[in-house]
Amino acid sequence: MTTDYKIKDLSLSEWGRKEVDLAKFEMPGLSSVISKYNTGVAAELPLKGARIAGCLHMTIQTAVLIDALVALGAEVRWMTCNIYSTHDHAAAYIASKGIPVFAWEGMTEADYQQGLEFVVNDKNGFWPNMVLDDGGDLTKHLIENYKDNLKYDPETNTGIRGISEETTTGVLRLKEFEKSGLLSVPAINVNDSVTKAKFDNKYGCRESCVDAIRRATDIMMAGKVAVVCGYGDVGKGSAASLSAAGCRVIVTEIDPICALQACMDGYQVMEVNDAVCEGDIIVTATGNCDVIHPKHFGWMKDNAIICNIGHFDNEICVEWLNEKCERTNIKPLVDMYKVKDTRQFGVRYKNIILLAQGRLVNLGCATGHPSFVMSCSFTNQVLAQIELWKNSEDYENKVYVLPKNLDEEVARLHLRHLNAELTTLTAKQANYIGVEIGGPYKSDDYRY
Ligand code: NAD
Ligand code: RBV
Repeated sequence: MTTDYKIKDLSLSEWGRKEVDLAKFEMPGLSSVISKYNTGVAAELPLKGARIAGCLHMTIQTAVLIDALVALGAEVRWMTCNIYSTHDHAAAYIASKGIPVFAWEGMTEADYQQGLEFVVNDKNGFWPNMVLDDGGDLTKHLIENYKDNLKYDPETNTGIRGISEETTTGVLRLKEFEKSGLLSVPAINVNDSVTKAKFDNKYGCRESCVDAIRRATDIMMAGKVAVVCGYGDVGKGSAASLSAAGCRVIVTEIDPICALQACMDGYQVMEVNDAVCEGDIIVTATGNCDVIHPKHFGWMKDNAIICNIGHFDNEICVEWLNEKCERTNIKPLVDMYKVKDTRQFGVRYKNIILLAQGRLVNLGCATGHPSFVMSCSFTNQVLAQIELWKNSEDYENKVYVLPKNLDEEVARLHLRHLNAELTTLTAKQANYIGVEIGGPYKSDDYRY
């Protein structure tokens, strides 16, 4: 077995294996892709020769993804993309299979930087020829430090053939690299497959947002006022999660279309400076910085709970809380801060409760999205890796999405698990709406 890993405790691997087996049952997309492409002939495996450097939350669901990549012929080196999101038993399971992995819950920022080197270099030097990223930290690390190793050279068979990116914020960064001419590798934006953003970001957060707040605080949700900043896919799922738990939801938005959607869905839309004064629970879901600003803390209710479900920890100005306010740790990833009440005359203090230090709350305080929805996301990831590995030369150094027929295929692979039966078009009907009987059924700009 490899000793090429850094994890918390290898003895957790058996527990990890049992949970991975449970999760596999709920991840039919990944099992189907393995059955389709793994015919039992090693030479024919679609990822044979691929050396994938992965930077994505090292959870049980990700362990199933890694198993799938390996079953399809890839070699893998893995690290988590967040210092608080690792399931230590999942990391142990991966290490026990001889796969190099760098992930433990509660690592430091300095450890994280080491992880970026761990996945890029093995003992022989520069290692990957494919990248699977979540949030773009690994891509950025490669562009900033290994510019000359990136461009693929078919003659020497060196360099990176493709990057697939999991999340909204990572895609934003990829597009910036593309715009500034720094992207020297073709990339697939997995996030904007419909079966990713409209499922993981929305229905995933609908399950995991309240799960995290409950596990962290045990607070009674019903009757509380919850503020959701940002009404994109993640905000929609988070608002639905809080509303279903009995909260009265207020939304803040900068985009009039999303603000109007929130109104139509029955939520009150308020300016952020007003909303923060009303919330018992405040959740940021914008992918933007400085959404909850230092001045807001002094206006909040006593014992207000604040957390972030967006990718990076810059949505809430956590640094200010840590620098300026007395902090009491209640339990791991639940901290109480004594904040001066700037709405009162005289000096009065109140408490603010911050979850997961402002990092992804559903992965820090709970276990992230459930397996089924991650199966949709990760099936897209596997298809993107296969496409880029096999056909890299057909792509320019730009950011692409998977074609709609594959997106529809990912959905199709998940229907049977839910006992859903599709209706088949007749030839006359297909002709009438101008599609093929087997799809695609919508134009590329259909919005779902
Ligand atoms: P999105 O672009 O669909 O939505 C973000 C919304 O925030 C937009 O509607 C935008 O108008 C709004 N917004 C931007 N700045 C704002 C501000 N200052 N105040 C109020 N609203 C503002 O993006 P998304 O797919 O919903 O993703 C949001 C974040 O969540 C990203 O960082 C993404 O990477 C991350 N994400 C997290 C998870 C998770 O499991 N925690 C899952 C998927 C995505
Ligand atoms: N996410 N992964 C999990 N259980 O492994 N849960 C959420 C899990 C991903 C999700 O796809 C999102 O885009 C990304 O985390 C943000 O980092």
